[in-house]
Amino acid sequence: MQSYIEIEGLEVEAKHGCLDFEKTTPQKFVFDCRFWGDFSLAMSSDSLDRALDYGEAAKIIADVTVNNSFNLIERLSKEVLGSLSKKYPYLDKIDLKVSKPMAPIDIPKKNVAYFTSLCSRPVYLGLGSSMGDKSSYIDFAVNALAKYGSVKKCSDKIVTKPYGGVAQNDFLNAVVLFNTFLNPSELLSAVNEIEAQAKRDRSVKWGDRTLDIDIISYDDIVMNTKRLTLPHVDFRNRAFVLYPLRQIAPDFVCPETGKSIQTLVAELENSAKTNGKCEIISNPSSDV
Ligand code: PH2
Ligand code: MG
Ligand code: MG
Repeated sequence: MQSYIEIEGLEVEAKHGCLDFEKTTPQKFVFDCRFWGDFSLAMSSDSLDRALDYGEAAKIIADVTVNNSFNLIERLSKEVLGSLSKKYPYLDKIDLKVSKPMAPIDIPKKNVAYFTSLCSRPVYLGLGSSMGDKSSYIDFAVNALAKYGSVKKCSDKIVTKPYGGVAQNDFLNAVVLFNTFLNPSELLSAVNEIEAQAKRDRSVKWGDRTLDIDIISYDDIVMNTKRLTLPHVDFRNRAFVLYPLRQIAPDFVCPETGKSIQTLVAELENSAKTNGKCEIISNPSSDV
């Protein structure tokens, strides 16, 4: 459920502006801010632990504003949004209006302001484990992701045969829909950090692993760098990705090819008839 907390008319004295005197003489900056997210737990629990603490949020805005001196209110907005999104990664969107009512303009005016929004982006992540308590490693990943964004949907965990000819054990696989303010490169570092916390051994490529987190797609981004290919370079060939993806995202469209998830599954099933790749032991929605 989407709702927002609003802070209106938060006044902070600070030194932002292009003119020399603005860098030495503080003037008034006023902030209006909306924090969009799912606050249903705050509503049901009545506990501050489950809520966005607006006092704390106001202090973050004030601290960033007082402890910096920028030429532009646009840049000030960027820094404020950066700090807020780091502190509240689970939000879906932050709207910000930065006003400078005393801005040096020779003609009478009411206000000058800059409006901007920071939106979290939808990402599909593939989770896999083939060693130890596989189910707990998947749960660990889902919980650990909360530090970097908000998990919106989780597929069933499915048992799959090892794909690719290196790993020996059966896998437990799942796909999650995750919203995050991190950019693709930051997200890759975050998932690598979670894998490391799960004692992931990277010495054998495609070998058995406690926890693997792959970025299947990042919003509509198509990119290919040394570090990261989006969407995932091989996801179309992997039933252990496509089936759970179809379960949580029946309207998914591949940003690279424009193909629907239904088409991708049909294409994989047709090719599997000929080469028998990646047999699914249990499908989503069946008991695991
Ligand atoms: N991951 C691999 C290699 N092979 N096979 C299955 N069934 N599931 C996986 O997650 C998997 C795999 C490399 O990441
Ligand atoms: Mg993988
Ligand atoms: Mg991986």
